[in-house]
Amino acid sequence: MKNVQRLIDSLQDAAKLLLDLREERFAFLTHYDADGLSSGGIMLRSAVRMNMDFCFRITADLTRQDFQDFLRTSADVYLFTDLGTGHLDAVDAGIPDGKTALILDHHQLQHPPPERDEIVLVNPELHDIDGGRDGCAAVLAALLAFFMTDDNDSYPLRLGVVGMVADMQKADDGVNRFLLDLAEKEGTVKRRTDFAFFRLANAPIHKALCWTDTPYIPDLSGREDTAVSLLSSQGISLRDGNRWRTVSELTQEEKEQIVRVVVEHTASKGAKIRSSDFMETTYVFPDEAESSLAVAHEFGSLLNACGRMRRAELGLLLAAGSRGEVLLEVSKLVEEKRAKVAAQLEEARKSFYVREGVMVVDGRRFIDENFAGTVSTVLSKSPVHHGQVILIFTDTADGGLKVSSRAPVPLTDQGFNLGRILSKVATKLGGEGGGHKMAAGATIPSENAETAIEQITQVCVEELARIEAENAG
Ligand SMILES: [Mn+2]
Repeated sequence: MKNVQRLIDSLQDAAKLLLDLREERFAFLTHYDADGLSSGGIMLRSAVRMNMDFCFRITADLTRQDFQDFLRTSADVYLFTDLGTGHLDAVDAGIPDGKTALILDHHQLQHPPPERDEIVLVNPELHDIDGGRDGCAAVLAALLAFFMTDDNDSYPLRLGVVGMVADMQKADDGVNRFLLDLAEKEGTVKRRTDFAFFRLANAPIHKALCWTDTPYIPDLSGREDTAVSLLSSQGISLRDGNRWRTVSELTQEEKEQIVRVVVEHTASKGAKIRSSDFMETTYVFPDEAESSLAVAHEFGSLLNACGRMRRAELGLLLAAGSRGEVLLEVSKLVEEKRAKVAAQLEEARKSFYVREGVMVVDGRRFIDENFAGTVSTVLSKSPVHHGQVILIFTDTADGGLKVSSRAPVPLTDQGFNLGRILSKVATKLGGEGGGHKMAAGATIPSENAETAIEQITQVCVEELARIEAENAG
């Protein structure tokens, strides 16, 4: 708890600093994923409410070049959300005396932070908190915004929960718990436990079943035909007259039937599973007028779709509180994104191989670089690949190699650290890499692509063997 208090203190200091600097010119940079858009949206909302002078940029790539370009923007204060820790050297080099860089991030440090008053880093990792599991950028930004204003705008707290759920963080203790308690006390968030497949409360029943890809169920996720036939086999009617029935209209008995048939289907695909494995805690927002934004998971998947479909600016506006036209556009994007992800997952399923507990998908040719993270997240949440390290390789627009990876928590608890592995191998091969213990990424120049695939896989296999040997001994 002491560590959490230190992190909260550093957020309070950052809030004071921003209030002191509010008359200056700001430049914001955030990441294009759901946590980046949630945290960025919170900062955008604060900037507008405080009448600040600012510009905003969103990036997908996280290359050194991106940071250098951004730091050439004319401003006095540079504010980074969900990124920056991996490029502290570029920030250090790009921030002249008299300007300020404030970084709200939860990625692992690769080097000690520069000791300069100009650079303020707020990161759970600085306080011995695993930022992969606790204190994502949206949670940090939500608390910062809350500390900064005294007008009781509880909306940012909601967005903090959206980012936390989208980044699949734990919520039982730590700074995430602190945020949830605050949000519940403010009445802006309520907790609910349900079967994962009932998350999309307002979707037609068969769509909700096949659109839920975490957990990813082979031959059901992304497969409307299977969803319809499973539901029909239980005699569950999909229609009420001319319209589709939605999840919220299901009776308790129907829900239980659906759980049973999904568990049977999953078992038939070779995964050991109990219905309780599909239970999850979701968070709902009673003040939200738009039903598709009233559940944290669903809000997060809308933001995620904006980034992946290269319309991150829509996600940023949605996160900041825009509705109407913006929401209509985003709803269209989500449909397109679901179809794309389903197709890429099908390809991944045809071509993957497993080496000593490491699942490898060489997705060059069929995985869009923007979807590599989505595909690896979905596979890591599939009961079929339970316990495996997931490595997804794809090509970048300029012909390089992109890596996205996931590792199960029991392994990271025993010292497995993907962020460190990717950073090490990528740097050696002329690229860049890093992230969290359980989720990390890298980019590597094309001439070393084959070597990188081989070496990253090999290092993961060796690490797994080392951990297993330690356990045996
Ligand atoms: Mn994040």
